[in-house]
Amino acid sequence: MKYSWQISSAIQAGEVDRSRELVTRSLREGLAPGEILDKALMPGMEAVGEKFGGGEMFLPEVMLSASAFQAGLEALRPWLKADDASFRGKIVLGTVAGDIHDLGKNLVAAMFTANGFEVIDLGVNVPAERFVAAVEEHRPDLLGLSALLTTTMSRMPEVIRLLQKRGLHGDPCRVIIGGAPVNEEFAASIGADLYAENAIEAVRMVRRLLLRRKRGEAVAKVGAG
Ligand code: B1M
Repeated sequence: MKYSWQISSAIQAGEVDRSRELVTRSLREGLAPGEILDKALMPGMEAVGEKFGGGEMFLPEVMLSASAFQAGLEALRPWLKADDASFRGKIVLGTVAGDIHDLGKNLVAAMFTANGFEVIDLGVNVPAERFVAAVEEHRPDLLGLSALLTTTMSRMPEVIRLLQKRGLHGDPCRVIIGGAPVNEEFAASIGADLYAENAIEAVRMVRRLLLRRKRGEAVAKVGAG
């Protein structure tokens, strides 16, 4: 894809303005937003992850790269068109307590917004109590939890337990989780309803769940399709 290498390099170099400009230019030249995301922004951030993991990049540089990724995502956001914007749902979303990673969560929020959902984004480092208070206040169809650290994924069951304790888990409020350290097995073990590997998958799964509910069909748990 044209510009994929340049966008990916801008992210790795932490060049915020360049990342925004290149994404905007790509869009103007007619490149598909999904392609820009998959072939330029995501590979850029994946390379950052590898370099960080391998000791080639350090925290301040990674933070700049994160800002460059976010700038590209913001430029992309208005172009992320809905397949079927008439389909509505509401999701409360956030990154769990102790965790400040938000790029994946922001991407998930952008995808849900683009697909006609009302998104209440609680931000990062969100304690269980705040998630549950937001569910009480907004009465969403879904609660979305994101975690990027093995040390913070254990905050997810805490949120679900509190939700259950208050009688808020089930219909209408189902729980979807995601983030690099979690998987389907973990989701099932903590009583989450859905696990999604990425933002597009998250929207797809939630739409399927809400359509089933609308038709009055039984809603299967994680892994049951
Ligand atoms: Co941190 N970090 N980081 N980091 N960071 C990781 C996660 C790490 C794997 C890097 C490494 O060591 N290789 C490692 C975790 C190790 C572990 O726990 N196993 C790590 C560490 C250790 C840390 C610190 C502890 C470092 C330190 O201080 N010594 C620290 C922790 C701070 C804290 O949270 N308390 C820290 C800090 C940071 C920065 C602030 C510098 C920055 C975050 C900036 C920001 O988010 N605004 C940062 C970054 C950028 C990363 C890496 C490099 C990239 C993560 C990312 O944004 N990816 C990451 C390495 C890696 O992942 N390979 C790393 C891009 C993003 C689009 O993908 O978030 O995976 P991702 O989201 C995906 C899916 O996971 C999914 O959809 C998205 C794609 O569509 N998804 C969901 C995510 N949430 C979902 C929710 C859903 C559904 C799907 O439904 C609700």
